[in-house]
Amino acid sequence: MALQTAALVPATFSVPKEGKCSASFKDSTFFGVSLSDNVKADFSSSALRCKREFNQRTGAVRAQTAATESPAATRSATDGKKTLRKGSVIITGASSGLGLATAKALAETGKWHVIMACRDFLKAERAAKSAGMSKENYTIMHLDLASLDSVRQFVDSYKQSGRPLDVLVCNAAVYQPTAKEPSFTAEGFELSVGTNHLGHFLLSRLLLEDLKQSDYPSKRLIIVGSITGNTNTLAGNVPPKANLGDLRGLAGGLNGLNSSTMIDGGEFDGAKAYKDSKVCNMLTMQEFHRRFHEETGITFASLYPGCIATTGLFREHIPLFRLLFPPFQKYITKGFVSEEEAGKRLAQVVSEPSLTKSGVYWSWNKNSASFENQLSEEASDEEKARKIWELSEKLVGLA
Ligand code: NDP
Ligand code: PMR
Repeated sequence: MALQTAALVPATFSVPKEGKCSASFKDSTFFGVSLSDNVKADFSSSALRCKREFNQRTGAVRAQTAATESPAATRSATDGKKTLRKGSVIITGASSGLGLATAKALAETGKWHVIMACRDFLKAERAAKSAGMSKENYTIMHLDLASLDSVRQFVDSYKQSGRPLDVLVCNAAVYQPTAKEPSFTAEGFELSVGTNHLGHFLLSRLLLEDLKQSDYPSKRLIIVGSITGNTNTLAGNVPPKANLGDLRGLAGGLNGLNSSTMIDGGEFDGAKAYKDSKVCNMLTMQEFHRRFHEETGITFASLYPGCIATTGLFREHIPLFRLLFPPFQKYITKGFVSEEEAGKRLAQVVSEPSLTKSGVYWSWNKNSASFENQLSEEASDEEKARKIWELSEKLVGLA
């Protein structure tokens, strides 16, 4: 039976005819769409994927067994049993939402030391405490991704700490759906792409060598993506749609002076800038995979953790949206996941031996089983990924 969004749409929302996606969500208009097709599109090949995943899983478990011979595992002098040292994982934006839930899930296992890379130290400390994380399982370090100096300082401090780096999770993000005017990072890049993409791009590039040096059985670089950047889904077709165009705005530095603030060179649109930044995140992960997986053995991955409709990501949206979005996702799209569940999903991508395949964009089906998802045409465009890599290198001062 097709579920209609109209069922939950309040009188103040206009509901254009089915299939027409012309409404602007800057104005917080919802539109009526039959969701049955989307559910099919998202999960139709899940049985096939499950089978493929099982095959990979068995292979990956074998690889993991062999890899425990690595120096990260030491034999106990008393009982001769092998123990793996604690893994070190950096999570950006771990002061709330998905980042915090992932930090908690990993810390609770006792197998991970979580470096919470956050722009607000006190907020992070309070968040860790209220999540019940015990002190020996985490360290908070200052990182403001909207400043490339801060990124460089963070990397220097991390290197000086002498800690190994086994997994890096690029999770932090800003979303400005109601902004009428653009805002900018310290270096003058439009804030969403500057923070979500360029800040993480520099961070990952500067820490790649440390990941490469890790003797942990499985080292990983994870960049959080999203369904809304993928136009092969219903969610990705809600206007404004992600579209990087010919990258002319990115080439011009996204500063609004001698170039547009938008990657495609268009008018500023905060919601689109966020979705564009997520496409950059997913393309960057794949470009890392092509350039470095074979040489370094690092697993590069991205994911869509589900719709975590209660997080701080929507803090700048209008109050009515924040009120209706969770029930809309829970009861209409059924795409809702709790922060706790989403945290467990990302924690799997960090640590599960079955998820070592590189270059993959993970998603979860309604039974919460992971599968390799398809990216949209643009989010898997190799040529665009290479160009974004090269332009981003210039913008962050690496080339
Ligand atoms: P939250 O707003 O709860 O978390 C975002 C985190 O990023 C916060 O900790 C925030 O810090 C941090 N952050 C923002 N700007 C900076 C900065 N300049 N420097 C350092 N940290 C910064 O949102 P979510 O947990 O929902 O988002 C986490 C990730 O999940 C994002 O990548 C998002 O795109 C992705 N995602 C979310 C979905 C959802 O439905 N919520 C769906 C799909 C993907 P502070 O606490 O100080 O504000
Ligand atoms: Mg979307 C299965 C359908 C589905 C899913 C999984 C999402 C996820 N959304 C779906 C459908 C719809 N959404 C439909 C039919 C509408 C029109 C009523 C709709 C609207 C909508 C808005 C206005 N959705 C949104 C917004 C936001 O402002 C969120 C956004 O785009 O943030 C960038 C959002 C989201 N919907 C999602 C997810 C996961 C989001 C959060 C976005 C993200 O982090 O990428």
